[in-house]
Amino acid sequence: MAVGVFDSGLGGLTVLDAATKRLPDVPFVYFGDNAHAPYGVRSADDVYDLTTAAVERLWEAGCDLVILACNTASAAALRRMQESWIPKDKRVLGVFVPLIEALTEREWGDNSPPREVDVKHVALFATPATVASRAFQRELAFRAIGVDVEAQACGGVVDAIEDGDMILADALVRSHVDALKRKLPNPDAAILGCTHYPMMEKEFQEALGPDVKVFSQANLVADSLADYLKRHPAMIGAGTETMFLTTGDPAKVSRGATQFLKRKVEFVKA
Ligand code: DGN
Repeated sequence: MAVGVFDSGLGGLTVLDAATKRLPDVPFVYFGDNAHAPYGVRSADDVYDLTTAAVERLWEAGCDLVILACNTASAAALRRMQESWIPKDKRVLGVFVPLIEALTEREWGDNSPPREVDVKHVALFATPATVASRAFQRELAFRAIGVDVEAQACGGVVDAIEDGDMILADALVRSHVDALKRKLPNPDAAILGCTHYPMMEKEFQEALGPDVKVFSQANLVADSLADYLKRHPAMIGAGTETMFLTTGDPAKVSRGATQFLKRKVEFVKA
């Protein structure tokens, strides 16, 4: 049994990379729905249908535990899937909660009532669909009081990263940070609410300045997966191989992934 990691495209590789480093003895299957990326501009119903199809494919590949390493899918589909769709012997986890727990300085699964926290003014950077869902604000409100969140929908950044155009991605990040700063001049923390954005973390930090603490998901999700597997060891089997599946063109996706992970990656057709 392997752990499934799903994203609309290449962004979830940031989570996979952190997870394989944190858990070198765990086998993973990565699924990129590149044929349908980006999800950030699709309707919630469309994202739900694509996400459930991807999760079913990962179940078929032997992954009883699947991480939706995509904020857009987590925002549009996870709650709905958890309500009635996921069978009892399977688990699907999202990527919001580990980040919000880190921001609000909570232990894993601490569901005590919301309380005052150190951060007061938070900048949220995410895809248009994630921003429209207000899912981060909802998760934050369960845990913290008195925090202002100013959100910036970062149109174009995912497409530029998927196309390997890092010069455009850099320019877009800087212009989205400028737009955010016009609304919230002095944030004390920033959330990178898209799994593609850890690839641009340095650029976000530079544009935001050294006083803003940037919360990025890859390592936080990997830590929370390690915690989860410690408590549910039956969810994994032996082996260390990672299999890479895509709905897109395997040769093109392999080239992009090899560039990002800085090691040879071979995708096969999902
Ligand atoms: N990496 C996805 C996320 O975290 O939202 C990007 C979604 C998309 O396809 N735009």
